[in-house]
Amino acid sequence: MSTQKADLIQERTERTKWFLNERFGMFIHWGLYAIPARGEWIRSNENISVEDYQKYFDEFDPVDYNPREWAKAAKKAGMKYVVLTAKHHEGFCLFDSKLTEYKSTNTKAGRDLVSEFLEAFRAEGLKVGLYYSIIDWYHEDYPAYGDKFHPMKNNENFKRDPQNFGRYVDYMHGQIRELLTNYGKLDIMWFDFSYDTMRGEKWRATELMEMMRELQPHIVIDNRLEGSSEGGGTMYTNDPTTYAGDFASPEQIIPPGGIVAHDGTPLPWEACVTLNNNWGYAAADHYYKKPATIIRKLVECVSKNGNMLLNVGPDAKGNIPKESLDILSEVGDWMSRNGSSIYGCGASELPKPEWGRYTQRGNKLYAHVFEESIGPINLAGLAGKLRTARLLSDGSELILSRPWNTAEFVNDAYVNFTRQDSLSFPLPDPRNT
Ligand code: JFZ
Repeated sequence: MSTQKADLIQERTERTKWFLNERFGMFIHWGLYAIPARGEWIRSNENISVEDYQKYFDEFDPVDYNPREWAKAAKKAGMKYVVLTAKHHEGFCLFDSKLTEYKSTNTKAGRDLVSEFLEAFRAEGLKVGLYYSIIDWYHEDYPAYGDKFHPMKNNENFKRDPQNFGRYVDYMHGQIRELLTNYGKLDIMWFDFSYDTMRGEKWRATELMEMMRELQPHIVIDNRLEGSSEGGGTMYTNDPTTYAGDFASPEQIIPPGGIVAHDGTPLPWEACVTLNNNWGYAAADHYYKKPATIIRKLVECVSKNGNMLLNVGPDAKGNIPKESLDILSEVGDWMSRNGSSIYGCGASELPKPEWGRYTQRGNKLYAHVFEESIGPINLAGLAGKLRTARLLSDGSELILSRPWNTAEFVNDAYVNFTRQDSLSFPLPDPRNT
């Protein structure tokens, strides 16, 4: 490996250290699309023109917007960082950009929603990030006719001179400069997303990354200037270009073996996940996941060295749906008792057990029992290696045993435990054995 490659990977490892320790964050999708309440892709899905979409801009008035409430909910859920859509594909800016009139300060809201958001979450001690859509369905220099995602993809009146695309890219770079200059320290930048030929240098990604690293060298950046949810790109060949990004961003999926480069080295990754079936507020979508499902999926991410970014979609008034808040609060109850099996933890060196998953931090092994069992739980290969077993939530002792002394199972320990819960085991320090 060339030293330059090794340096890039080393820098990425340094930058993502905090990120991979914190493991659990909140994603917030919010924009004008909260008004029609059929998800954030409504303009494209229903081929709505800019003129017809204008009514939502005129109407936008989030009277209940109080990001301190959002921040409290995130903190109580055990989340350690947050990412808000400063601009989604619709092009509407939640911040006071000097480069557009299509922004929250020009609506009835009359406020820079991003700056209030950042202040509120920082006050709760969370790390803060912004999502910025490199796709833009509002800007007149963004290709419309023929672009497979654009609301006007079928409208010949929206044929545009490809020469003008450079003006859009200037605009996009200008807005990133504003965000990284006027809003204090940002911890994460979450770009979304590249597709077909719209990737990498099409966005002048090297130049953009160089500017960002100059303005905020520590900022952790996703991989979507080059890719999208499917991953791919130079991150995977362990041959990071300047714009490869710091982490992979699988969407609505937890990869079976975590995410590793083609040569097998682990890559930083974060699964983004919705609570129901939409990112943006969708009034009719009540298909929410169970809190236990969210907890198990978070454990699964950590057991594969990944993070989870769990989404909420506030409504047009600025309220996170009650169904979402209820789930977050149950997840938070679990996190307050079992968070030590998540924060700073990662994959165990042990294989996945039959009854659930392991996470591990140093020599501390956490057993997440997902299945009800009829008797002691088998801890394959751990006979003689465990001194104590504890229930993580209250610290109570559990009895370790070796009920079968047959040759076949002689290396297995057992713990007397039949509920579904998380246990902790201090493993012998391998340095002492
Ligand atoms: C993107 C956004 O489109 C979506 O609205 C949300 O913000 C999510 C987190 O990210 O989702 C994608 C990304 C890639 C594709 C489709 C949706 N794709 O490649 O077709």
